[in-house]
Amino acid sequence: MKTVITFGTYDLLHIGHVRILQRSAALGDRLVVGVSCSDLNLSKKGRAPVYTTEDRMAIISALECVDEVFVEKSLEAKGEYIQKYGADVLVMGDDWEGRFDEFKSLCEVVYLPRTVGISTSKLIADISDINPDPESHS
Ligand code: C2G
Repeated sequence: MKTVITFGTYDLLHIGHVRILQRSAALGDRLVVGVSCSDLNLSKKGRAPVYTTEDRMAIISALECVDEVFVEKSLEAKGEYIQKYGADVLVMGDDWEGRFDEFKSLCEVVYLPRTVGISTSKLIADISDINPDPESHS
């Protein structure tokens, strides 16, 4: 049984998120996903996610390729999570290339290419362009 672990916020789930989770799952037999809690995202990206931690976890755990989810409370705790969930492979998008190489002593570390042209920030900007007046719900 080869366990793969990956991490992310997965706010406003989009095709880039789904693709990296499917590609991660294909590297092993079991995919465990650490979903960054809203406070972590606030400190990481300077903005709170649109969806709550609970809703993001429910959405990720509903995906066919995902076997287990947990709350990622700290970026620095990856080593503990790798050991707790018995991960053989840590997968991250290549926007994190090199950042988690220290965990190569615990498991294989793989950086997969991001899907080009989509991101949660771009979605938020695009939606704001469609409806620049947040008071208007028509
Ligand atoms: N991703 C992707 N293609 C995109 C956008 C995102 O492949 N167009 C990948 C990212 O590289 C990441 C995952 O989807 O591996 C989740 O992305 P985010 O929700 O932006 O999360 P991130 O900030 O990368 O969180 O502990 C590390 C962090 O929690 C990772």
